[in-house]
This record gives sequence, C-alpha cells and structure tokens, in this order.
Amino acid sequence: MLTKTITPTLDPFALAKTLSNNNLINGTLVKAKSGKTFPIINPATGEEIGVAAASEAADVDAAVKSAKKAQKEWAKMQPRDRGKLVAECGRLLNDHQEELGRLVALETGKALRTESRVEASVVADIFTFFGGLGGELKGETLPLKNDVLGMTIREPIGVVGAIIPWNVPMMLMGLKIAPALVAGNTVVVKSAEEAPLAVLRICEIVNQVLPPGVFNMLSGDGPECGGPLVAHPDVKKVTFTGSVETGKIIYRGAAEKLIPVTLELGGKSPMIIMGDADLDKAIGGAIAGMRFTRQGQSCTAASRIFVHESLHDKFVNALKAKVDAMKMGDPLDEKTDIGTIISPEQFKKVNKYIKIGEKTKGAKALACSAMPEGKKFKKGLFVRPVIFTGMTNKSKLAQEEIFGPVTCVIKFKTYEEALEQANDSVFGLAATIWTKDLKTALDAAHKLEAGFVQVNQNVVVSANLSYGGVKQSGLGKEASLESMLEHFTHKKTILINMG
Ligand code: TXE
Repeated sequence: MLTKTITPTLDPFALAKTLSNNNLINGTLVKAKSGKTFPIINPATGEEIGVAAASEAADVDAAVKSAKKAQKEWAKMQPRDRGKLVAECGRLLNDHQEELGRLVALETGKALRTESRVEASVVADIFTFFGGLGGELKGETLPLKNDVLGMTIREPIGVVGAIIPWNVPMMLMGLKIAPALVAGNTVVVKSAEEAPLAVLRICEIVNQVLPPGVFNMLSGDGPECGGPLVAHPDVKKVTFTGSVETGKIIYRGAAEKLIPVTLELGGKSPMIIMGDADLDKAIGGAIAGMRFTRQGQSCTAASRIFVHESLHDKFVNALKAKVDAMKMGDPLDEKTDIGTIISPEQFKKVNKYIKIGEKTKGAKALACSAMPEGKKFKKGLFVRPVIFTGMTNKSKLAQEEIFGPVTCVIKFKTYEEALEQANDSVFGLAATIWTKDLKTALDAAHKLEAGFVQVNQNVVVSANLSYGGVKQSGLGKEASLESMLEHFTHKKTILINMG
C-alpha cells in the first residue's frame, strides 16, 4: 500500500541536490552520525553535483539494528505477500524509469540513450520478476520409513549486507535486494562512493511500499563503511559485486564469522570468431559485448576477441569503422553513444593500460571515435575506445581486467588454439563463440571455462538468466529463481516420527 507519493523529477541536477547527504535507516532519511560527507562528481565535467553521507561503523550498527528488528515481522508474512510488495516496487520503479535513467547518467557518465535508460528499465523488471516468485519458496518431502515424515523448508537467513559497485549500480542492487527480500530477509545496502544517488532514489521510491527497516541503505567508503557491515555480528550473509581484491577481503571477513557470501567479481571475457562466422553479426556482437557504450566498464566486457586468421583484417577494419561512427559526448545528450569513465582513479587505470599496450611488443593501437568538443568537457573523463591488435594472449593487456574501452583482437589458426587461449585466464565469467557449425558451437559451449556461454549472440544480463562466474570471477549466481533459493535461504530438514 502506498503511504506517500513521490513524483518523478526529470531534472537530474536538481534531484542530485535534494538527495544529497542521506542514508535510509528504518524508513527515514538520515545523515551520517559523524555529519561527515564526501563529494559526488559529474564525471563528464568534473563538477560537484552533491554530497553523500560518509557513513561509518556507528551508522552501520544503526542500519543493521533496524534491519534485524524489521526481519521478525517481515519473515512472518506469507512469501507471496512479500512478493506482492516487491512487485509493487517494480511497478513504481517503472514509473520512475526516465528519472532514474537521467540520474544514473549524470552520476556515472553512462550515456542516457544507450545505457542508463536501459539500466532503469532492467531494475524495474528485476523487482517485478522476483516479486512473482514468492510461491516458489517451496520445500521437499523426503522418501523415508513409513512412519517417519521427512521434509525440507526454506527459511530466510536474516540480515543481508549488500555491497555494490558503480558501473550498473541500480541493476546490481536490484539483483541483490529483490530476491533477498522476497525470501524473507531484510537488507542493508552499501552504495559505491562514486554512484550513491540513483540507488538512494530507489530507496525513497521503494520506501513508499516496504515496511520501515526492511530495506536500509548507507553511502560510504569501502573499508570505513563496507568493512564494518561485513564484520557486524548481526549480518548473516554478504552479497557483493566488485573487484577481485575487495572480493577476497570480504570473503576473509565472512570466513571469520562463517557466514555465506555471494561474489560477482571481474572478467576478461573471450569471444571466439570462427572462419565461418557471420562477420556482420560478429561485429555487432563485439560492440555489444565490449560495452563500448559504457566505456567498457562491464565485468562481462568482450575484452579478448579471438578472430580466425581468414577474417582477422576484415574484422578489425570493420570494427574500427563501426566504433569510429559512435559519438562520444555529454551522457545526457540523446545523440551520445559513449559517455565517460566513472572516476579519476579508473581514468588513470585505463590510461595506464593503454600505455602498457602501446609499449607491448608487436601490439598496434587503433584509437576510435573522437573526443567531445567544448570547454564544458575539458575535465571530463573521456577515453577514446582502443582496439589493440598484434599482442598475444599472454600479454598483460590480455590477462588483466582493464575495465575501460580497450579490447584485444588476437589472430588464431585453429579452433583448438583459440579455445586453449580463451581458457588461459584467471577469470571465467562470460564467453561467446561465433560459428555456423553446430558441432563447434556445442563443443565450445561445453569446454569454455565460463559461467555464461553464448553462441552467435551477446545479450546482456536479465532477470531469469542465471548469471555468475567460475574461477576468479566469483562464487554463486544471481538473477534467477535458483539465486533466490540457494543464496538467500537456508534449507531446513524436518523429520516427524508418527509412530
Ligand atoms: O572496486 P571495489 P573499485 C573491478 C574493475 C575496477 C576495479 C576497481 O576492474 O577497475 O574493480 O574498482 C566496496 N570492505 N570492478 O575500486 O573496491 C566499495 O566501497 C567492504 C569490477 O570501484 O571492489 C564499493 O562499494 N567493501 C566490478 C564496492 O566495494 C569494500 C564492478 C566495489 O569497490 C571494501 C566494479 C572493503 N574493504 C569494479 N573496499 C564488476 N564485477 O562488475 C571497497 N569496498
């Protein structure tokens, strides 16, 4: 039931100001107890657009207490009724799509038309999808002796700590909180320093329907706010998306308390383009897969493209021409295809890798598209997309996650050689194979070491598609019914002796 009505605000600058310096604890917007804040910067111009609350351990404690208190009543509700409330959040988020798209474009630098609106529609869909799954929290009956009845039931875990990054903040938050809530848990989310606004706006929106305390949100620094959240004795599960390094810190913290974790980490996703592939489709797939529109800031970015020698030169030229035609510019401008890098730190990291690539033996850098013009963007974190050719899969460029608009195109002769190189990575998130040959496609689908393999397409994450990596790309799955059951409930076994 709607208790308050928030109407969409289409001016993201004004919205950023009104959202500034807020956490959501127990259904109320509050500042950090210390009163400390940090600036939120528009990456397209370098200008401050607002401030975020710099939450610390005391704020974490207040948020967790509120979540713990709310969980008792929340867990008593019928799962389908919880689901209805979560689905209602989806309906409201749907009404706020344009507003959320603009806000996330402003704070992250992701182009509105190609990226940010899409994310806003996906987050609404995630709530709608999980909202319909309340009735799926079913158990089993067990085959036992005649006079013993055995069964399993699904129980919520308790308070869930969710730590999210900045690249797709709304979607990644939705993938964590929607299933957690439907399963009867309550949540404390920590937003990313770089992108706290759109997720905070989502809090305001869902706060209209969810009971106070069921969903709490803090902005703050990783170690200062995320650290105490993981360590808090009343947090019984942690779910995280971010870097491998931070994932390991979180895993260690969770191990101290022996609580379960879900980790969605980095990637270096391979694309194998066989000699018989449809070249146009493969080029489209490379552009979509590489997420140039998001400046390559995607964990599934197709950052290693293995192309059969017979197609290599044609592919590189055609890919360059297509990326050249993409317009880099103001993320809020409808004509813009490619926005900015998120932060000065990431900007430095991406440029460092481009320099490494330029010095790599045999490598050739093809810079594409053009920098936006105008004084306004002088301090903007724009990076021209770069296609590297001529390096090997062993090079730093092909082995480490760059998280920028940089892809490596590597020539191969045989399928076996391509497959071996594709699997020669510490990561295992996503992979694609492009071929007309069914046998090769099926073989690759089996043998590619990745959590998500696609043949002749490169679609993005969406609700109902189980998503998650192997190797150093993480632990566990998101986005599906299975993710709700396996990651946000305990299975309890009950035996009843009727003799
Ligand atoms: O990530 P971090 P950063 C990768 C990508 C990128 C690199 C660094 O390669 O270049 O990570 O990005 C919180 N305890 N990905 O620095 O540090 C932090 O506040 C608890 C891939 O942004 O992992 C933020 O909310 N929490 C990725 C979140 O962790 C801590 C998306 C992510 O930050 C913490 C983003 C701590 N000690 C980056 N330290 C993907 N898989 O999509 C930090 N955090």
